[in-house]
Amino acid sequence: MSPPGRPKGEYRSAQHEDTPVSLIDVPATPWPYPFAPGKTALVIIDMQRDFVEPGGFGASLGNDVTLLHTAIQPIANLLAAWRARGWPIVHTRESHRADLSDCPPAKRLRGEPTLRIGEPGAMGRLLIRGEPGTSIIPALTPAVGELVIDKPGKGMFWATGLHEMLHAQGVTHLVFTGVTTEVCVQTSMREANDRGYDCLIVSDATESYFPEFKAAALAMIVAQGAIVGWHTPSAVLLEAVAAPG
Ligand code: TIU
Repeated sequence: MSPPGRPKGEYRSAQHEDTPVSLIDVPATPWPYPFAPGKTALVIIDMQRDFVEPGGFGASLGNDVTLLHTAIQPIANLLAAWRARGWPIVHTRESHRADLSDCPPAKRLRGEPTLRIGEPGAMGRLLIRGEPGTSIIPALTPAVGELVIDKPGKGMFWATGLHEMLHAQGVTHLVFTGVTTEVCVQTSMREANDRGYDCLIVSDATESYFPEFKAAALAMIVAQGAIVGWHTPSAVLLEAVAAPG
């Protein structure tokens, strides 16, 4: 399937009109994704111990955290490719201030978790900045120069200043990875879409505690003519961007 009337070949950001780049067509669903080399940030959502390891926030909600582990190697492969090119990278962590002043009671009190946000668990206080549980897992540790965004919400733009940081770097396109697909990844991708970024989610570099929710999220993102964005597997993306560019 191809999009009606999409301009091909060159991209001019409204924010950086004097710096056109040649686009790479990445095979994707529902049609090729217009990848902008150097202007496309890799976004790694919440690959922190609290979601991926036992004893954290994800487990406190009753989830099997091992379901997320298949996304780790594909994300590591993408991270290596971005680092080799010097392209922009963003890591996020869902986290709150120690005094919980940025955690609405509606978020902390909802449901019946075994532990609530801010309570002490096996990796320190749940979702509190600086505690062991909020650190990114060792396989994906951020490097110097990469953005690390602490976000109090599910979405990565709420109360973070990230849009301004991306603008300052000339970023116009975002490639999404991380956990969980239908919660923090999808929320962040929708926020990004509304802010004018062209967004791709990498289907094997994101995971959910609920496989059926992951499948539904990917389907609704690309429906209605890529209403939120595109999806493709990491191997396809890596092969497409490996060409000199
Ligand atoms: N990072 C993220 O997705 N936060 C969540 O709370 N996800 C759940 O699936 N619970």
